[in-house]
Amino acid sequence: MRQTIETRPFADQQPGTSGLRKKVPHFRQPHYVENFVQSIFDSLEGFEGKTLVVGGDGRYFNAETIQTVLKMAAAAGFGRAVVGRGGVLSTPAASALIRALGAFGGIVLSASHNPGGPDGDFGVKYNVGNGGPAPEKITDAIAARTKTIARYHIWQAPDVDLARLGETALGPLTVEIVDPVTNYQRLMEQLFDFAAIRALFAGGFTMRFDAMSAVTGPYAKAILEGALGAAPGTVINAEPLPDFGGHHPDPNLVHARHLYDLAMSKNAPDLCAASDGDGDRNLVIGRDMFVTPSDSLAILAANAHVAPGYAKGIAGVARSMPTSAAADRVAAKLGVGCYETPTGWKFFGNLLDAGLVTICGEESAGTGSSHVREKDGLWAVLLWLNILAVRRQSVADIVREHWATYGRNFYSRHDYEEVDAAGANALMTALRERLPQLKNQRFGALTIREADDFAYHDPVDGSDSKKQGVRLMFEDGSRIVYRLSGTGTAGATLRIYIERYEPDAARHAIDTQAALADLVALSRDIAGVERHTGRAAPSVVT
Ligand code: VG1
Ligand code: CO
Repeated sequence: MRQTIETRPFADQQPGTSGLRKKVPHFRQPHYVENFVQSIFDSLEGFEGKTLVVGGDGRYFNAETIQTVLKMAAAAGFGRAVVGRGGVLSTPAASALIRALGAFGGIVLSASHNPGGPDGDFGVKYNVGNGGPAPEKITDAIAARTKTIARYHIWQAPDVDLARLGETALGPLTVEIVDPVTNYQRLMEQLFDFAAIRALFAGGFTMRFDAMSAVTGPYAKAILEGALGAAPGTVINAEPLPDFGGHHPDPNLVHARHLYDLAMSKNAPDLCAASDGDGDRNLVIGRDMFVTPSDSLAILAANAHVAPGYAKGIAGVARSMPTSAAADRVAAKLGVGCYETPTGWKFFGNLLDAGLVTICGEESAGTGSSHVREKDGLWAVLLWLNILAVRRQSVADIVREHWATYGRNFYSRHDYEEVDAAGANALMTALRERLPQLKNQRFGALTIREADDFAYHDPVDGSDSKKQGVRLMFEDGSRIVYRLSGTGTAGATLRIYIERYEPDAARHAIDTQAALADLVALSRDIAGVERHTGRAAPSVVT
């Protein structure tokens, strides 16, 4: 029976970089989930009788929320809901499923790389029919709706058994539970030369893939150890846990340090890789060679044509603004388009839909392509494997050759996590006010050529996004970027992105932090980081 429940707005339901993210206890407030889900449905038109894909990264509170979403989808008038078994779908697999089914859209429950558990983080995101995160036009409408919502509709029915494959009825809604891996694996088989990668493993190639007790485990097991014949035990932490085993499922050099140490050790496998909580990020480390995500994007763009899915070449490359310009150099050499977008995957969708780009990426370990409308962790690892299988070189040799051809963009991101929000906002405001003075200002050997607040004009739908990050661009091509995170759930996180271009191959072997030391010091001085945040050093350096 369809029931209408009266409610009152919550003040804090504006979607951030990737949907709504809050702590679990916050989401558990009565009506909190329902209000947000109803606000999503109220912002959409024409879904009556259509299909909604529903899944999440399996974290704590995932299963309960799936039940709420299904009952509300039934009351809203959707015809069918397709759900990953156990309520689980990785973010890229959800995107792939929306596209494969021609679904109206999808609801993805995830807080990505943030920790899980009863006091951990949770998130709800709406994806549109192209499989990608809702564009700003829709997220703005959702945000506006959360401020006026006065009632929601829900179907009163027992919970759906999420463990049993097949169809069941939830009032007027048909719920279909599917295997979460099947459709995704089929897509990967179309894109990559599985026979070549199988031969690589059969020839003794070794790998360690850390699923970080998160959603990618079943995907990586089935594809790497199953279809591709990697040795059993290649995939570690393969079983998804609701609290990720108490770990932080963020595949960076802090939270996946053990993988870095392994890659630098005497017993290093040929390739170490990892993915995050919801499976859309990737970490790639060769023996003795960490690949920065910005370099990885450039290298994948330069080599994608070796994989069958990209044999015709790529249409163009897009990167988020803070991502290094390494990919731009590849695009220039290939003679294809190159786009710079604000942070967050939702800005790539239009470019991909219009066929302007094939490969996209972000410095935050996100890489993806036109095959879905999300970043895709396992896809990036498989493309690396395909390239390694064809080029028959080590990761380190491929990276060094890339630098020799294009020059090296030294790159690092310094995060000041969970700082006082007022201090972080004051820092950004002060920087923005000083932009006119900063332009042409000299700091020792470094002179700022241009200082601005990044604004993006979408070439496809003509929309404008302003205040996307303060950029200081130096005469020698170096760059410092400041922005506040839109995914944190406690205080504010200040991100400072530092980049320096080095064309001279003789200087490519320098340690990254050493190569950037003067810019890092300058980035703190110019913004008065310690004065505003009380922190003398960042909490995470990647
Ligand atoms: C961060 C990253 C951004 C990424 C976003 C979602 O956003 O910087 O590049 O798209 O997380 O990734 P922010 O606003 O905190 O800087 V995921 O894997 O959390 O969906
Ligand atoms: Co993620």
